[in-house]
Formats: sequence, structure tokens, C-alpha cells
Amino acid sequence: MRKFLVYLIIFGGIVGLPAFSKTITGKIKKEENINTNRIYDVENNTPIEGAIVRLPSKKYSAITNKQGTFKLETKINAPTIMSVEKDGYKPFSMSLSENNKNPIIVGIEKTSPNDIIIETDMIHLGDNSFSINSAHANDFSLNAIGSVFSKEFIINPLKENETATLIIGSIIGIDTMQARTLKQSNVKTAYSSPPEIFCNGHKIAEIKINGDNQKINIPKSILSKNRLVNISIKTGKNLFKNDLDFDDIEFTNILLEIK
Ligand SMILES: [Ca+2]
Repeated sequence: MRKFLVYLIIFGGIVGLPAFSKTITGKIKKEENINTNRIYDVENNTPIEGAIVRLPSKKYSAITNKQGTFKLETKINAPTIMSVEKDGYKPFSMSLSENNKNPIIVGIEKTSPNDIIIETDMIHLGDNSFSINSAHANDFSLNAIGSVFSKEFIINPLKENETATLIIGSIIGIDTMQARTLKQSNVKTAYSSPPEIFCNGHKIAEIKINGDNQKINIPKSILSKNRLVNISIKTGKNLFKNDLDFDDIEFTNILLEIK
């Protein structure tokens, strides 16, 4: 199966793939639509009407019209998460930067019968206490639900040739050493341990940097015994403080893909 990111084309933007732009614009009217944000179906390259485009941190939403286009009539002053929802399609999200002045053209993919959508709300983990220099601090608007997110659901037993992949649509706010090296976090005096991902009590990954569509392979041995699956995400903590200070992070669109 194809991956979301392949279809994410931002002209001159985050994913600079000029070769793609021709294919995409070939189907739309020339001049007038070139500078327009647009959501389309990746399978047949047709516009999607009625998709909801949200900037949760700004409590802003817009709905695509017949041509699949939408306007973002709000200022983006700091990196923020944009999500796209439409019935029958996999939830999609991406981090927009404040410098993003180019049209946003996103292809979304129909859900397959085995996909399990674990969470589409924006979740804030931590303790609501963070430095203004921490990664994406300007973008936080929600209250923390605690330091751990946890969900349980039932899956069909995996067939021999099937694999399970956990996809984290977007995650921001991580203040690890690696995030600091990448200048995602500007905290000079400290850093945190990475958020940890657990499946049925087994740690399956640590997330060291902020970003979109992070994929985690779930070892089959963890899933084989039980149809009941628990996924937990535990945020990190400040490694330079004696008192407990959880790293405040936000994420959305957690999906389990079985194929
Ligand atoms: Ca904190």
C-alpha cells in the first residue's frame, strides 16, 4: 500500500517535489487554481467535497467545496497541526510552519477494512507547565489529560502475511536532545526523555523528534496471543529537574494499519 506522505505535495514547501506538481495540476484549471489549497482523492485524483480541514490549536475549521478547495483564513505564527477529516478516508494531518505561504495540496486515501482508527482528537499529555522556548509551545491550547494516553480495542487475528503498523499522524512539543539538535526545541538548559510507545505492555518505540506520519512496526509476537490490544503513549520527563516535570506534547490521528 502506498504511504500518505507520498501524496503530500506542497509547492515549494515542506516536501519539495517539483516533479509531482505537474501531475497534480494537470487535472485542475491552470492559473486560477494553482494558488488554491486543495484536497483530493489519491486513487482517482478527483477533488473531495465536504472534507473538514482543522487547525485545532486555533479552533479554526474550513470545509472543502465542490472543487475540493478551501481557505485558511487565519494567521499561522508558529508551527501548528492541520488535520483533514472525511468519512470513509484515513484521517490525515501535517505540521504547518509559519513560513508556509504556498498552497496546501493534500491527497487522502480511502480507509481499508482492516484499518483501526485509534484516535482522531488532539491529545495533550504532560502537566500544563512548559517553557515558552519548548518545541511548539506557542501552539498549545489544550489541557493535559495526564502523562499517559491509553486505548484498548479488538483486532482480528493477523494472517500469516499481514503486518501491523502503528502510525502517529502528527506529534509536536517533544523536547528531547534530538529535537533540540534539530532546533525544534529552543530550551537551552534542559531536555527530556523521549515519549515511549507501548503495545500490550511491551515498549515498541521511543519518539525522539516531532513530525508527521511516524510509523512503528508492531512485532507480531505481541499481537498473536490476544485479540484485545492496548496502545499506550507515555510522555517523557525533564531529565534536568529533580521534581517531576513531564514533557508537554500534543498529537493527533493515531491509526493501526494492518495489511
Ligand atoms: Ca511540563
